[in-house]
Amino acid sequence: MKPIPVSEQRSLVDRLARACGGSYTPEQRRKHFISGPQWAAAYEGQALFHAPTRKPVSFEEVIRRYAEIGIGHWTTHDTDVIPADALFTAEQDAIVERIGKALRENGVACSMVTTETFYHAVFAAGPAAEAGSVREYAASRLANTVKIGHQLGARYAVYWPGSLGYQIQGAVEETQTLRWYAEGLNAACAADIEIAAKMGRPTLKHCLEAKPFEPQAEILLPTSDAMLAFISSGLLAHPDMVGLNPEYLHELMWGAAPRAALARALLCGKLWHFDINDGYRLKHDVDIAVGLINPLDWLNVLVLLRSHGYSGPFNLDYKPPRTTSNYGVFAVSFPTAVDRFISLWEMAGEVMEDPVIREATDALKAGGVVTDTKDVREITEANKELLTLHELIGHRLFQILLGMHRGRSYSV
Ligand code: GLT
Ligand code: MN
Ligand code: MN
Repeated sequence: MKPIPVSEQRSLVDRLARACGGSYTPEQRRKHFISGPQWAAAYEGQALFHAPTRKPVSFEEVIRRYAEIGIGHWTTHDTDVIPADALFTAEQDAIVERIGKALRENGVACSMVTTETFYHAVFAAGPAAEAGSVREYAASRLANTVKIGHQLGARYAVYWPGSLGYQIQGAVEETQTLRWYAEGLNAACAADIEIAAKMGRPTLKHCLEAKPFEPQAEILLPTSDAMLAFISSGLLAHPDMVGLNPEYLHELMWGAAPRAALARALLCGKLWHFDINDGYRLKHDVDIAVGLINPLDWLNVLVLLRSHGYSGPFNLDYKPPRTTSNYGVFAVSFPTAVDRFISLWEMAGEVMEDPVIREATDALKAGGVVTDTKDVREITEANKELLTLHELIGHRLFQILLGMHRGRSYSV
């Protein structure tokens, strides 16, 4: 192939994207509670070892593009859209007004707001630092975000504690830091109760998000399970207002089975919001788009969520790779991520209806015929042949993932 001039590259990408065949319509995509973060679409590719590869994108453009694609909900950090120096000022009000207008004009809803308590130098020692002034500022930031959330019609607030931890062992007293962190959340819930009452709205659902490593060497609440324990520790004034926003990759990162972590959150009634993406075990937070690395695991995750009636948001918290252009972010990255998610969601429905899986599962639950329930040998023998069905179910899931249940056949 001859070198391809820049002027022809977008049309090549578009043509090959079309050649992939089919996509969901914006209307079909909008039927799902899928949200697009401001920070995901506006991510410029920068990192510790990486210079940016893309240009800045305004929230107006992100909202407009999400609307065109059919992503019906938008999420943001306070400082994704309001410069830190403009928070608490009239400029904040003007920006919130502009956001509201962009959302209305494009038919997009703001579903979630979150506070950046990890990027600015003021949070060098974390959101629950020793200095009372930092904690007071953090509490004001949380309350301010809650207010913005209500102004924009959001129903969820997310808290990723970021640098709640330490680099230098022994410099931070863990129990004290966690008490201070709880005070911040208590302040946010108290502010929410007051603002919600004034505005005649329900209070927000406050969702904690864990990440096991990064940006600190040691993290105080590294997993969703740790956060469940924290919620029921007695430190929170309104534990009923606080739940979880697990992120698929963050659970995978520490070596968990994400599906099992989600199951534990479901059992506690705390699975309220879900960050969807993909990546690798025991690596850093690569935030790859959903389904590109672990599609079979994703299929299983969605079977669990569908069969338990999960109806919260699916937040596209991934980072378009540095190799994707500004054009590619909206032409390829977001539409393909949404379509993979919906395909996996549809397949999860097929798994639940599949006659092979259904009969195998029923048979496993029925078990073998046992006359003496204290006879260990009889019980073992009675169930032995049935247990082969576990592996057969795995095979069937693989077939469904590949579309073999719908006609793809073995061929030479
Ligand atoms: C940050 C983090 C994400 C969180 C965001 C919400 S911030 O990008 O890595 O996983 O969801 O604060
Ligand atoms: Mn996340
Ligand atoms: Mn992540």
